[in-house]
Amino acid sequence: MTDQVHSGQEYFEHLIDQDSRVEPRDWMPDAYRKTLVRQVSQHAHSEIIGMQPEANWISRAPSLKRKAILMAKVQDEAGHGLYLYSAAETLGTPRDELNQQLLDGRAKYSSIFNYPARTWADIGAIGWLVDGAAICNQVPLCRASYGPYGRAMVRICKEESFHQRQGWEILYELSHGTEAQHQMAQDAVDRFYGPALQMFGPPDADSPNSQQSMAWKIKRFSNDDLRQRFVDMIVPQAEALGLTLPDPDLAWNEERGHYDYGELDWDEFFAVLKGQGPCNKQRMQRRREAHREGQWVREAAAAYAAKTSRTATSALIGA
Ligand code: FAQ
Repeated sequence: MTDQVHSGQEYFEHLIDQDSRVEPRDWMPDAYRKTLVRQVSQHAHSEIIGMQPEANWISRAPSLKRKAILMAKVQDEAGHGLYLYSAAETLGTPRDELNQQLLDGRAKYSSIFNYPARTWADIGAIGWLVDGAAICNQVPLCRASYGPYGRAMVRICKEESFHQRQGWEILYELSHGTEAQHQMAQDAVDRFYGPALQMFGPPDADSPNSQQSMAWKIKRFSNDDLRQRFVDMIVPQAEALGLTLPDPDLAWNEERGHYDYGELDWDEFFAVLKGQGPCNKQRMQRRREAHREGQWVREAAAAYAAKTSRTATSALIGA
């Protein structure tokens, strides 16, 4: 810190300018704190709700090996949710409160998890497209200006790469299997392609938070830039899979050095955000049930923590 940097505000700006990290005890503008709590908790909720479509297939996975892999993946998502709630808590909002916002329907989670996983191929499409989009969006977040968020993202991204590979492998096998299996893989990609592209958020012109989040170096790229990066990445991958992406406007644009792609259905996206997607009600109902069913576990954990802390205190004071 230089001599000229006096106030918290100046120090905060200095950290952002220097591409350094803001840490929990540093002064930060209220709006910076608020936007981080919003984004990080939405991200945590997405990981937790995102367990549902896949968990639904654990008992129906086609082999023991596939079942074990899927269970590990779903457990990873739970872990990601927990790191992210911990990162959000460092900003001063307790996890109980964040959880309550989700249960009350006040908090958003990613639109993609409001679509059903109808077939085993959907598990492949979720891994390849949904985890693929998540990685594309989250690798730049490893450099987010808020330390605990950026550090949580490093580990999450490593695990997401494994998730994407498992999805790719499921789709590859199906695509090169029987005609019916190939069709199942194509159908899954047809249904998940558009919603996966919408995970990056609304178009830049309709993204109220992007500009400020980029100025604060929370987000490093705009929604449309990341979406473009994802499209450029998956077109050759789809060819290698032997599957087609359901967009007649997809074409290489020599001048831009990118693939052009067709307009997405933004009316559908905003309807899903308002709770009108195919599975919004079901996802929230299941989350509320799971919360109720977990009540005794939370009570037991709290009682155990109180008991061990009493024992530790007695040992300290020699009682
Ligand atoms: N769904 O101004 P912007 C995963 C909301 S990956 C729902 O552009 P921002 C891994 C947005 O919150 C999925 N809501 O907002 C996994 C804002 O709401 P407001 C989670 C969306 O924040 C894989 C409003 O619209 N990943 O879970 C969506 O600058 C497989 C205006 O939008 C993350 O959360 C959407 N798709 O940019 C798990 C990544 N898009 O202001 C299980 C971190 C936008 O009313 C299985 N988050 N909204 O509160 C981000 O990078 C950003 O928050 C964006 C949105 C890019 C999602």
